[in-house]
Amino acid sequence: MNRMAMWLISLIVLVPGLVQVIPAWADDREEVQQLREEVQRLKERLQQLEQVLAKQQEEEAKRKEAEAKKLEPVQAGYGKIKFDGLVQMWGSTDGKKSDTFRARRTELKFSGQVHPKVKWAVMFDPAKTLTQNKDKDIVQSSRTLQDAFLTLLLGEKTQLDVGQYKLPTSEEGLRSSAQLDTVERSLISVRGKWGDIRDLGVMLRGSFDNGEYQLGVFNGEGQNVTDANDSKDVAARVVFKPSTTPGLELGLSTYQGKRGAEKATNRRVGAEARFLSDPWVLKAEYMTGRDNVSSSTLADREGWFLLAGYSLDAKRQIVARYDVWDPDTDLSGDQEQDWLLGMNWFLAKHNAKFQLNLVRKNFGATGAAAAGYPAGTRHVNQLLTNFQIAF
Ligand SMILES: [Ca+2]
Repeated sequence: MNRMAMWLISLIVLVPGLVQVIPAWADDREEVQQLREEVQRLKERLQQLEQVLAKQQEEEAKRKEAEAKKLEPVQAGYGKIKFDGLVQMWGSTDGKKSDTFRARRTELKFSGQVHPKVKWAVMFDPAKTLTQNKDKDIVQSSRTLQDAFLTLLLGEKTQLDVGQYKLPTSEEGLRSSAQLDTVERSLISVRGKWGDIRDLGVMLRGSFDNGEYQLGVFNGEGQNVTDANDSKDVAARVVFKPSTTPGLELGLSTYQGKRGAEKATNRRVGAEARFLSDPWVLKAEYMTGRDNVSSSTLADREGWFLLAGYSLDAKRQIVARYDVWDPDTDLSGDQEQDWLLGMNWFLAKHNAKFQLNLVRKNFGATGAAAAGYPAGTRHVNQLLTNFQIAF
């Protein structure tokens, strides 16, 4: 009976408790489920906020970048402006003149456009050496201002250049100094001053289906000076690029002028040919002319060169040139004939290159003095190097 009584007592004590505990246990499960759902909602909300924050940070970075761009160091006062440059550092040794390092060029060019039909360009070279003539007057062409011109775009293929720029003779002369095959230009330009020469004037230029042309009138006194007479010099050049032979260019040029108050004669006619077919480059130019070499003496003069280039690969090119200048075809012994063998190493095409030229200069019996060598010199072996950057 005692056992029975104990069971009864246990039941009386426990059953009310169980009756209370079971519903409470069910309540807890529901609450946990609710809490889980709440946590899930908060997680989603947090993800949304993180996305919003990331987007805001991205927009802030973009805004800062745009602001930084607004503060770019070069700002155009009006229209578009472009800045280009060329730095050439030379080294030369030839056993006759002093061996020297030389800042050959530091060309700084600004160009731009202020109207769909109007462009401009100014280029100066602070590396130029200011020189004096025999009367101790400044030689104006030695001043640093090189190009200074406005361009009026007359049509898609036609434009008018007004100002100071290179005369349209000799492709090698017109070619940018950054893109020469050799360290120095040929004798037509260096001795004859018939190429790479600037003057003030007005020039029409343009292109047609298989070529291009230039036709201009100029003061005829060289760069940075006003005219010394009423006569205007005329220059014209035309280049054909036959569609039947890609890479072939054939050109003719002429220049007729009167220089100075005494109206000294300056006449030239030139022919040029090029064949560019990778890995070969073949070039030839011939110019003949008549200049007043003194107030009373006219001289017929001529110069020509043949150049061959061969690219070993994208970084290395071999060049060879035979180059002749005869300052007076009626005189014998005054000519110069140069052989050149060279190598070009391109680090970044013409934007960073190193050139090395070996030049053998041969003078006639009386030819050396006019080239700046001691009279009677017959041969000069020259080593020329150029390290340049262009941007
Ligand atoms: Ca003139």
